[in-house]
Amino acid sequence: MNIFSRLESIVGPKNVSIEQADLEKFGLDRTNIYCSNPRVIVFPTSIDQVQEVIFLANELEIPIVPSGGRTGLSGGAVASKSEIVLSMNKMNSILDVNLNDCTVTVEAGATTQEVQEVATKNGLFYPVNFASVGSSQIGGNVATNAGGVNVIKYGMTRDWVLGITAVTGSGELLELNKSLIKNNTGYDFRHLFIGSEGTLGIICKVTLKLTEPPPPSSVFILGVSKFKDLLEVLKIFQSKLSLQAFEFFSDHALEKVIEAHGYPKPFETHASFYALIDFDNQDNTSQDDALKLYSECADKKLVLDGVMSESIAQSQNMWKLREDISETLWHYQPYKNDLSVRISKMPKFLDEVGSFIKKSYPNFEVIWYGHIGDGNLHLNILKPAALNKSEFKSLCDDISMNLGQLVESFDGSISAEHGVGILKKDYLKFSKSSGEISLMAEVKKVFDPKGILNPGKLL
Ligand code: 2HG
Ligand code: ZN
Repeated sequence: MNIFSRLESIVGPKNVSIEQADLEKFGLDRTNIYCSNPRVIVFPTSIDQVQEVIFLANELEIPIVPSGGRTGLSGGAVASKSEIVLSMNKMNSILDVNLNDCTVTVEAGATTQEVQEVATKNGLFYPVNFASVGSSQIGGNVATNAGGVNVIKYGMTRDWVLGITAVTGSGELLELNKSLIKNNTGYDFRHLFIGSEGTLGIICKVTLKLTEPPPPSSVFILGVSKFKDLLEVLKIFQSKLSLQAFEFFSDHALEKVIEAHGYPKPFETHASFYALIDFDNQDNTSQDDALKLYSECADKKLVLDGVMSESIAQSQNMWKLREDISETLWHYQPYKNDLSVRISKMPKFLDEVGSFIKKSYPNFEVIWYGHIGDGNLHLNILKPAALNKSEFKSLCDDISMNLGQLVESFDGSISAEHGVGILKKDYLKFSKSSGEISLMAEVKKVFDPKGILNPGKLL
């Protein structure tokens, strides 16, 4: 029996595909630089079936690429080497909402947005949020420890995972942490699986903590002439207000979004960088404080201009100027970097990266934006029309090597929230010692002795 028939006998004929359209679609994530070439796509509908598929892959020694919403930006879900893609699309049920424990338990294929919605419907809140929540799946969020725009207040996905049910690369079923809050019984493999990028096991089921919905918020956008002023502004706003987000973008980022969508400018004054501050505004009591803080910033010559939202609709429109950047930039076939350093080191780091690129690659257009509150800088380099895709990628790989060295000298990370996948693999050595990387490889062998799961990713 060939692999197709063997898979069919596990999951049923409707849940295996070798249709060309599926082979093209399911071998790719959001990175547009790799080729899709999986052998077959399988859509299990139960944990037992996941286990059976893993046993089969071990027997035939055929690699599996775990696949969620494929919104990743590092190639972690790319299948280009005749692998089996194991899609969680058909394991997407919301299994339980427990109002006493304030938890939701879902199959890994539920989207982030579905989790947010079920929380809201039950008077609760799931706070991990980013532009692609409509497509990204919880299993993928956990596997990549997804971040987003509210990390400054709520942390990353890791902070919300209470329990994981996963099948390891050797087919063993693990119930990690049993959704307990307190559980001091040695190694917590749950945390090993979070951020493991599909290299240790297939995450099948997740229990997430929920919280109280946040109070209504207001949004301030203000402009500064120097990046370092944003840090002073952050300190000043943080001193009096409870911040849900403190994001930034450059004038170039703003120009591109406005050009693509026709949104109005936040204000006429030109600024080199803009901060978007989202702050709790319970009973409309914080806007006066925000205005006072803004005046304090203006007195200190930190800000050039600013505007505060007066309605929910205005807040939403202001958010579009930040949240639409990533999507807008796809048009320019950008090379993405997702770097982090300690917040206090950000200005020097950004200056050094900026000067390096300007000096070595004067024709490259660089767009900065990201999450100031988390020390996370997104650097998108836009492809000049004169270069073809592969010439551009190879130059950008050289840049990443240089940036990696800079990141290392700043004790930073080559991937703050997008994960390592294939795109960042060569630069992992700048964030982790060779000892750590060897231990990671040893850990992988324990969970996946035959190297069936997502080989070539992360490590
Ligand atoms: C964001 O913060 C996302 O908008 C995407 O993490 C960043 O596309 C990017 O580089
Ligand atoms: Zn981001």
